[in-house]
Amino acid sequence: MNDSIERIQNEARSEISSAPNREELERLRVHYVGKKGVLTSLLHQLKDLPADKRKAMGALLNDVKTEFENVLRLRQSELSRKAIEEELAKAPALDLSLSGQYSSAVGSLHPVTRVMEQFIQIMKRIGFSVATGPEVELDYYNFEALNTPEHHPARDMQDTFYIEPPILLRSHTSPVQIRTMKNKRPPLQLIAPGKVYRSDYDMTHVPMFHQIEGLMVDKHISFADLKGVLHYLVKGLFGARPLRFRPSYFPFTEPSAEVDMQCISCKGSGRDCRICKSTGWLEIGGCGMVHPNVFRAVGYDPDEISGFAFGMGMERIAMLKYGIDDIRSFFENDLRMLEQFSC
Ligand code: 2NL
Repeated sequence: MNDSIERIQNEARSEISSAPNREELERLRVHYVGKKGVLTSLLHQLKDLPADKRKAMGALLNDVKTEFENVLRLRQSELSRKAIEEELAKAPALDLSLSGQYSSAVGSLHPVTRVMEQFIQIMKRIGFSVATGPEVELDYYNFEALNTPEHHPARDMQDTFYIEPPILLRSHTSPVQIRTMKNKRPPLQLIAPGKVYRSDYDMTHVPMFHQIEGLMVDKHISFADLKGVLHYLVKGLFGARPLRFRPSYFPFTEPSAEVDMQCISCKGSGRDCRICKSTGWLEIGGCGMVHPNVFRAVGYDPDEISGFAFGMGMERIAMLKYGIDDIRSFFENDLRMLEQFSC
C-alpha cells in the first residue's frame, strides 16, 4: 500500500501542477480528493488492515489529502492569475485619464453662510474685528453678566437648552462679547458671529440659528454712533435706505430699540405688500446702549466709558434678502431651494 501511495502522490503532483485549465483542474480534484476519489477509497480500505498498522496509515493518508488540497489551491490561483493576464493582454490598455461619463456636481456656499460672510466683510471695513467663543456656555456669561437676573423669563427651561445647570447652550453670542471685554480694555470694536440656540419652532423660528452681534466701547460713544454704523451696514447688505428705531427693552441695554428698515419690496409705501404686511417697514434686529451693570460685571467703569451693541439673526436677513418666507427651508437640504442662491 505504501508503494502505491507514493506512486499516486507523484502522479497527482505532476498532473495537478501542469493542469492546463480550470475544467481539467476540477476533474483532477474530483478524481483525487472527491467523494468517490482515489484517497477516499484508500481510506475505506483502512478497515481491512491489521490494527497496529491502521493508525499510522490513517495519519499518512490524511497528510497526503492535505497536501493534495494545497497543491490544488496553488494551481487554482496560478490559473486565475494566468486568466487575468491573458484577458489584460487581449484588451487595449485602459486609459484612466479619460473624463468620466458623468460630471460631479459643484457645491456652493449656503445662503446663510453667504450673508454672514458679507456682513463680516462690511463690518471689517469700518474697523470691527471678529471674536468667537464656545456654544456650550455658563449661565454666568449668557445671563448673569448681562444684567439678566436669576428669575428673568429668558432663563426659563422652555426658552433655553440646559445641559445641566449652570451649563447651557448659548441663547445669543453676547457671552463672546463679555469674555472679550473681561480680557481687553476699551477702545473696543468687535462683532461676534455664530450659532445660537433657543427652544422655538415655527415659520420664523428654529432651535438653532446664526446671529451676529456688534459691540463698540470707548469714551463718548453715543446712540448717534450706533445709528451711523447700522446705516453703513444696511447700505452694504441691502442698499442705502431709511432706518427706524422703535423703543424696546433688553436687560443688557438702556435705552433699547428694535431696528426696522424701509421695506425693500414696496419701498415704504405699504401698498398691498406681502413682504412687510403693508406696514412699509421690516424688522432687522435689536440694539441699544450697553447697560451700566454689564460694564460693571466686566470691570469697566460706566462713568468713564460708554458703548452700543446690536444683534441680528442671519436667517432673518437672508430671508429678507432673497425673499424666502419659511425659515425651515434653510435646514431641509433641498437642492432645488439651495441651488437658487449659489454663484
Ligand atoms: C436681537 C437683539 C441684541 C445686544 C444684542 C449686547 C451684548 C452685550 C451688551 C449689550 Cl455684551 N448688548 N447685545 C444688544 C441689543 C440687542 O440683539 O434681536 N438679536 C437677534
